[in-house]
Amino acid sequence: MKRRDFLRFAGTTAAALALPGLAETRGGDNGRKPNVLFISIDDLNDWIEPLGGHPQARTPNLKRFAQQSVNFTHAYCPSPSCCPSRTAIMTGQAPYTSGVYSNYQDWREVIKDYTSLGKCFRQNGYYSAGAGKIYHYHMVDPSCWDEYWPSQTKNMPDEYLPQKHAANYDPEKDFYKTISMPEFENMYKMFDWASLDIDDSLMGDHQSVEQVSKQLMKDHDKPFFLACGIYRPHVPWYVPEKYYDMFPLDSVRLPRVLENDLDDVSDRVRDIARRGGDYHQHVLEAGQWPKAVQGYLASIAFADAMFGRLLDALERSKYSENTIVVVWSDHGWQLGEKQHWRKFALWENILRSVLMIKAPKGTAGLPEGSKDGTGCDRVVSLQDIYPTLVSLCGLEARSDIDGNSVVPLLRNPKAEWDHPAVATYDFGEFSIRTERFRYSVYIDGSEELYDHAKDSEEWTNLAADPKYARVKRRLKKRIPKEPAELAPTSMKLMPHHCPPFRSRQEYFDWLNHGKDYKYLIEKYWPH
Ligand SMILES: [Ca+2]
Repeated sequence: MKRRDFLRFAGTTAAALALPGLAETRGGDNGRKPNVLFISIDDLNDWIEPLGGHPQARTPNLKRFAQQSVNFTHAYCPSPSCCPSRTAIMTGQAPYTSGVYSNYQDWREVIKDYTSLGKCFRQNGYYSAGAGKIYHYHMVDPSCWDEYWPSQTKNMPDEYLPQKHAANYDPEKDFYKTISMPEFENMYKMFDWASLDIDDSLMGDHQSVEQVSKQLMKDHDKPFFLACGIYRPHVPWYVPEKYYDMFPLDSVRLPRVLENDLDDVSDRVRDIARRGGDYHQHVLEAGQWPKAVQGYLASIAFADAMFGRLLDALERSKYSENTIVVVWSDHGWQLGEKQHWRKFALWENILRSVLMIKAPKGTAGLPEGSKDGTGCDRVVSLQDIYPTLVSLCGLEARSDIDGNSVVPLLRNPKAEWDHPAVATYDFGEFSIRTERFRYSVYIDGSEELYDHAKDSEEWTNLAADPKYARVKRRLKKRIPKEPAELAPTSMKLMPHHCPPFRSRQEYFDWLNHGKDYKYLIEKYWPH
């Protein structure tokens, strides 16, 4: 039996043994467990006021919440794509444990044995519900929730797509064209931005927030775990005009980019930067860079406004004093840094994520409450959310999940802490972040090393510098030794997809076939 199998077995047993204790947690208000409000903001990088990633970001509500919580300034995602990151957060299993590495896997076919975060709460006498994107799109998990909006099988409300309201829209052909960004071959069609002449209330996120706010107004006879998935600033950056007006186009400041930044990285890393077509070149040619940055800032401002409505609802409710609030983004984003757009890479601007946690006084696992209004600079991972909530709510610790409870940091944000963040990209490609360094290793054996004491944008790759050999050796030890295999699932890959390599051999085979993803899909991902 492999170690991981054993741990899972042990975890299942522990959970089963814990069941008879449930009656206690339900009885009386005296021992009532804290509620949890769990808020995800999709594809949000550090362009928020509390993280200072962009000088023009307008996020008054996140700023307000940072004053009421511990703001983790160095929180990193388990993986820089939605599916593996969200799966890791919700199942508690890191990608290298579960084998869920890619958006091109249906995680439910890969992970057979797990207790989702919501199910863990349900097993402990909680009512679990939510609205909006928490799991990756259609890959929903009804065992996680007692109820979900819009439904247990469709977790996201319909998006407002202006194309659907155009005179020439043909639903038979699902006619859809981008508005601002000219399409190029294999472009992800949501890679687009435009202001909308509509009211906030027509936006899907507004409706998700409305549903969760209604839950907060209800009388609950059990403690609750309420999740709200805010979809912006995920593309398309279609948000009401007033958010665009906050960032006049001629004043928009572009991210800092170093010319020839990619000269000191390997071919493999340059391929990652240009994944799925050279997005940066296409954006430049179309003259869309400032408009895209405006669209992202506007979408963040919109998401912040929606988040603020949720905070207001909590403050108005009778649960404001006994509800833990967690806000997280599944990963960051790049808008031209390193000539790269979107996520899908192992750099700081992509792996750095939002994480703020507020635990009120009287919380079972932290009676004095979190040290609110402080920033915590320790390196943590979103993988830590699950064990942290288990610990905060006084639930029995689980041995079948990865990550570390950050409760010691909620108590004292300067506490000693030595848990470097591990991120995985595709298969066999890892990045390790400590307070000082980022070290990444790729499927071809190439490496990157950045010193964050003097290089926060990761411009100078030190991996080849012999002075850092010892640092590299030390960081290398943190790379998972026996990562779970990457298993394909019944998901059918499309021609514009860039499937992960399941082995070095696949990678070299791809190189020898002119980096042709179609070849890769036909040979290794057939259906
Ligand atoms: Ca560089």
